[in-house]
Parts: sequence; structure tokens; C-alpha cells
Amino acid sequence: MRITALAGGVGGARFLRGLLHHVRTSQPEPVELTVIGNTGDDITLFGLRVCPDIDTLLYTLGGGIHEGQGWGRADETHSLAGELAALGAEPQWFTLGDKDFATHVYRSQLLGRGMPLSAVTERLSARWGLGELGVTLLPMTDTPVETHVVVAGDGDGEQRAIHFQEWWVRHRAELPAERFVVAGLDRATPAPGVLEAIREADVVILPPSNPVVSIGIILGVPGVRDALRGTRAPVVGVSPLVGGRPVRGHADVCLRTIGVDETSAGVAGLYADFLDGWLVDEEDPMPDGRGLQVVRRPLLMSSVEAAADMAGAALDLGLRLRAERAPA
Ligand code: FO1
Repeated sequence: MRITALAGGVGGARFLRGLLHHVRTSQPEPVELTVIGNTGDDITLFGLRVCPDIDTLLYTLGGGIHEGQGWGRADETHSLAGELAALGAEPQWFTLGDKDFATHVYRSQLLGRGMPLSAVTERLSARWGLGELGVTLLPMTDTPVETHVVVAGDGDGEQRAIHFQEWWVRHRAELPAERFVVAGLDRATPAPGVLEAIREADVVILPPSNPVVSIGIILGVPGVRDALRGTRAPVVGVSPLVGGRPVRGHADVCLRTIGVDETSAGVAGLYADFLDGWLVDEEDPMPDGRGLQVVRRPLLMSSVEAAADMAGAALDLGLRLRAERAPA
């Protein structure tokens, strides 16, 4: 069975770790999972290319993630960061551990030789044994893309754009955002295998990643949305909101910034042209929609088992919708 998922950082990675746990323990047939990762978070720091959502997926699925943070490596040290601070190197607001630095050094070395990001990601995936897990991790595009946030200037009325990571990490998304601008997105082409993974899937799943700055960015890659509209695979999503609030991160602030209701109905509206199934929290009042099957269940991924149950429910809904579509 082929499953394709679009995913961002921490929430998406934890959900997909749960999905792998679920299929290992309850799906008889082998599962091939293709993950299309968001690269809008990517940033160049100290001359190195950092891909936060791709790395969070690598480390979480590969077993090296710092569980408490949800990003970065477990058992980290920060000697490099400490010496960079002593040198006065900027920025200091983004914590990079020594093992994490190795990922960025190696990725930058390969990119510097002209290797496309998808090939670099394949090398990094091999280090984390994703192949043995039946997982293929693809960046959404090989084209350099960066999400920036337009914020009001410092009192002089001028607007200015700052990198998404500066807004998200340094300012904890508390700086009022006017809009998101994704540099390079309009010129981006889907990375090799991305459209095929959507078209040839048995089920497509949208984990509870940020619908604006993670899933929304992947949907912005020319060709991706059309592929989702056209695929024979049912597309099942999981609401990132419980009681109108994100379980973690700042999806509510992001939705407000683009003028969308901070509800699961508001998020489903962003996916309306291709969504077939939608998991919402058990208290959520959202009714079934035209051609949209809504399933109500707990949405807290408090453990790998809870994430596995949730991912299993999403997969089961997808398989049920697929069976209903199967030619009689
Ligand atoms: N998130 C933070 O809140 N603070 C950090 O210092 C930080 C560093 C960091 C380093 C590498 C990396 O892959 C991710 C990192 N993140 C950090 C998370 C990052 O901001 C993610 O992009 C968000 O979690 C959204 O996916």
C-alpha cells in the first residue's frame, strides 16, 4: 500500500511516527510512505543551509530527535554555538547543537557541489535508515524557497520583512504579522517524485501540521494543488486545532494573519478543493460537508501510541473512502 503525506515540522513528524507505528502493528501488507516536506522554513545561518522541517522529520522518524523540544538532536552539546557567541557571530536567537551542525555542514557541502536538495535529502535519509522503514522523504521542491513575514516597522510606520524563523523563534510569533511572503515559491517546481507520489498513492494524508506556513506552503508549489485535485486517492486531513487552539505552535496566529477562522472548519476550507475526509477533535461541532466526511475523535498525540491511534483513524477513513470509490 502506498501512502503519501504532506508534512511540516514537529506535529507532522510526530503524527507520521505514529502512522509508522500503526502500520507496523496492524497493517498486514507492506506500506510505502512518501513524505513531502515543507522547505519554506529553510534559512541560511553562518553560511550553512538549515532545513528545519526536513530535519525534524529526519530526526523524529530516524529516532534521533530531542523529544522534549520536538526539534534538534537528543543528547546534544553546544560547543560550536558557544564559541560563535564568544566571537560575536549573529544570530544568537536560533539554537544549533553540535550534532545538528554536522547535518547543516554536510548538506551545505553537497549543495555547494551543485547537488539538488532532493538528492541531499536522500543522503541524509540513508544516515537515518528511513529506507528500511519504507519511508521516502522528499523536499517539496529543489528550488530555494523561504517564508518571510511582513511586520510593522519600528514605529516609523514602514513595514519590513523578517525571515519566518526570526518571527517564529526570536519573536515567538508575538510581533503582529501583516502577511506572509514566500520568496521563490512562484518559480518553484515540484521536486522529482512529488507529483507522482500524490497521483499514485492509495491514500494521501495531511497531518496536523500548520495549515498556513507548513501545509499551505507545500500547496503553493505550482502543480501540487492540481495533483491533489486530480488524484484518485482519497485525501484525508487532521485538524491542527483542538478547541480552536493549536496543540502546539502558532497556527491560530497564522490563520488570523491570513483572515481565516481559527476553527477546524476554517482550516478545512483551505483544503476544500481536494479534501475528502477530515478528523476533528471529539468536542468539535463541525458537521459533515458536501463530499467531506468528518470523523470526531481525540486529537492529542500524548504518546506514540496515541499518535498511532490517531494516524490509524485517519488511514482507516482513507481506506474506507477508497473502498467506496472502488469501481463496483
Ligand atoms: N525552535 C525554537 O523555538 N527555538 C530554536 O532555537 C530552534 C532552533 C532550531 C534548530 C534547528 C531546527 O531544525 C529547528 C529549530 N527550531 C527551533 C524549530 C523551528 O523553528 C521549526 O521551524 C518550527 O518548529 C516550525 O516547524
